[in-house]
Amino acid sequence: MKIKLLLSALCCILSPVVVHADGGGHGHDRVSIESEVKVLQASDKIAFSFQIFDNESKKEITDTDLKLSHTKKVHFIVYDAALKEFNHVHPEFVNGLWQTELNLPVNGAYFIWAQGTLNDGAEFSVSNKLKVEGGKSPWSVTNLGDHRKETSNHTTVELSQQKIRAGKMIMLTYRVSRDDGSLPVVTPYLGANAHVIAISPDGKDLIHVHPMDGQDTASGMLHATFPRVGDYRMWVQLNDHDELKTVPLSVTVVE
Ligand SMILES: [Cu+2]
Repeated sequence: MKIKLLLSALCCILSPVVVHADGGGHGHDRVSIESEVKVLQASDKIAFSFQIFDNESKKEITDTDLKLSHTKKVHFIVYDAALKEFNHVHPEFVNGLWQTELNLPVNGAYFIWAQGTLNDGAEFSVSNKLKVEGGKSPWSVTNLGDHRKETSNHTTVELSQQKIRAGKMIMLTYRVSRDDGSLPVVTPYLGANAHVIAISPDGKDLIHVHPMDGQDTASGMLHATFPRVGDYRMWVQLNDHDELKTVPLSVTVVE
């Protein structure tokens, strides 16, 4: 096998590859994420701030408490309950708060996740919920189906077609191409050829995997376990021709 794989991501040292949100804001024993504002006004530029707490030391987690993971201190991921809207941003710690800008023009119930690594090596992936109001009508929650090939702004990502069974480890391969016939030029994004974030149908499980850097940057292997039956959203993010592409795929997981 030419391309080796790197098992998961930010969450595999102390906790399993799949991270589960209990929705209550304290989805993880040690670390939690809280925001003062729970309802956001829809906009393509929302100033958002939050805090992360170490529940063992009872202290706020600041930028000096964190190591870099995939070139950033905190990875902040946001999506709606219909798994249509998606933000992946990297907050800065300013004036005692983690601050970032979000692009959320569509109303709905949203999940937020913060992922990072404490200085002692403990990785965390914690979630909470938000509402967005005052914008476009929310997407209705529907089954996403199995769509393993999708194009976003000329960059196409295609996944292999194996049957995916709940709770069983699967190796999916992917290939990047261009719909204009030119060759893709895939360069690292945040230290990996691709970042893949998969979300369970109910929005509660987040799986974050990366292929390991291979010789051919336009293809790779992803190693993941999808815990339950249903249609999972997969957002594949990569740099093609120095432009970040976010390609939405979906896979059906069967018993
Ligand atoms: Cu990130």
